[in-house]
Amino acid sequence: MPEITISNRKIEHVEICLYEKVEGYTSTLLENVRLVHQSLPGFSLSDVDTSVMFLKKRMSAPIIVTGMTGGTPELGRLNGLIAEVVEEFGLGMGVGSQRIAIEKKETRETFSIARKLAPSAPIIANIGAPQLMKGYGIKEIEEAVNMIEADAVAIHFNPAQEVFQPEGEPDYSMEILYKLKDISRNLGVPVIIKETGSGLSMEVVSLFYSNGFRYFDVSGQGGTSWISVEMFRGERKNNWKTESARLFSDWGNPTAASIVETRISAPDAYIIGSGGIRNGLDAAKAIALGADIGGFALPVLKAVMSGKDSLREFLKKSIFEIKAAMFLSGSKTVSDLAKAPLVITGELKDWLESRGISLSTLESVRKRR
Ligand code: FMN
Repeated sequence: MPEITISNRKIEHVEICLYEKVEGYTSTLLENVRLVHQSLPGFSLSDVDTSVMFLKKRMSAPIIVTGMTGGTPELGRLNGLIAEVVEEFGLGMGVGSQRIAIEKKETRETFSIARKLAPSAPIIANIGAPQLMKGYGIKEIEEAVNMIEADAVAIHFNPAQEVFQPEGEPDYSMEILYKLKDISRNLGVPVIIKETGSGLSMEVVSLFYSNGFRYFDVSGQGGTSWISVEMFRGERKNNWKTESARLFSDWGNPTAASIVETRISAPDAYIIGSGGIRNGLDAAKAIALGADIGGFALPVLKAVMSGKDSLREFLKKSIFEIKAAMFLSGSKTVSDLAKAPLVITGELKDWLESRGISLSTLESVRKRR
């Protein structure tokens, strides 16, 4: 078996995400959310203001590209293309895990290109939580932040992926929380607690919130499934975990539920609603449910593979859709959208009920935003 290095695993991940069916096994449950239509919005479409503040910077719309790539020349090129368009549109972005750049200094440019080409955008560094169990501390996190002059660092949690990864060694002990608490006290930028497609829960968010954390990226279920990505890798390698990965392909907390659970547990936190956000209407619903902004990963990767124009088209359309949803729900600003009347039905309603979250509790939390 050829040696598995971080960079060839990353290339394999990107390739599987692009060419295999890594989503669609489950839903975000955003289809159970309806913004109530308003026949008299009270202003014109051109009055709608989609701008938001994120990490002390103003963005033209409540959208970021969440972390995906870097580490090889081709993947660095993708970071560069995304950064150029993000800067042009006044949005924000994260880079993929920078572990490789901590270990191999010569790959740093494949990440720093993001800051170089998006000088005014909020940029988010990225390191996996498991690295904290393997000796990473403030030094490595600072290195990741400084490498790209980041405005924040996302610490990603991927226990579901690690379990089914053929070579995975999941170690998620509480030491991660203690170490992160220490790191966040001494780091000059915020730490974002980020999932990777299986969704944050009330229990985890409450734990981090009570320890002082105020930034969360829910990355819920319903979009890219990392269990499925590892299932495809396992299939190629004839690995014994493949069937089990298939069994778990619908594991996780759907994005809509995860956003509500996060908002209920962290009323004044900054929340990125991501995982299966595929258009502007999804992003608008995510915000109405409790997110501050929406995050896209796979759709951006797919678009940018066809070039910058294709990414421009995708983002232009998505921003228009957010604007349309805001206008038609009578929301002039993104804060209005956060409080706009909405209806929750079906499985999402059942989920919230069985988690002890009443719609009236959710409504009162939404009103206070
Ligand atoms: N998340 C991380 O935190 N670090 C990573 O290095 C990372 N790499 C990714 C690579 C690819 C090709 C994709 C598609 C996603 C990656 N993610 C990573 C996860 C995304 O940031 C996001 O949380 C997840 O894919 C759900 O969003 P989506 O449904 O819009 O793809």
